[in-house]
Amino acid sequence: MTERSFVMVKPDAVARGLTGEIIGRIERRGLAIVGMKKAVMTRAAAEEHYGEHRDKPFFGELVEFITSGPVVMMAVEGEGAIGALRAMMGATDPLKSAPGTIRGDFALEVGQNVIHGSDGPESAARELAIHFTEAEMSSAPAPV
Ligand code: IDP
Ligand code: MG
Repeated sequence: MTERSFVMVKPDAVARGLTGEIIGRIERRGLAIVGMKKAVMTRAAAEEHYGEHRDKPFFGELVEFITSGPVVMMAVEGEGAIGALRAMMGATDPLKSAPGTIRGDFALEVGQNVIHGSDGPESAARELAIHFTEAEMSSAPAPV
């Protein structure tokens, strides 16, 4: 089934110059980037995006980190895209991520784990709606 996921190159990876490497892996897998932008996330968007973690002890640190510098946000489409991307990302804790995964190759700390990807169809729809308009994910020509 064709799916769409929300993927984000986190501030640590953008600062380390890993954006191209990560986008390249997504493209070479055969997935399509149907929307993309680089921006510093607003605090409001970050708190909404990570709303499920609001009561966790690391929530404040997580919001501080994700708004600390530019991120590259993508809408990524393809057959089984959500699961394919989660598998490519590796486990949340990079020390438990297999080599060959993005986190397993480029990260060591859970708080700076390089990439975000939606964990299911409902979170994908929710996260895409926070960060993109429908027009930003469309290949149709802009209205004149
Ligand atoms: P995921 O990014 O693999 O979906 P989640 O459990 O949804 O993992 O957690 C969201 C993000 O919160 C993680 O990617 C990680 O950066 C951060 N995080 C998770 N657990 C911890 C923790 O124990 N300490 C600090 N940051 C954490
Ligand atoms: Mg998650």
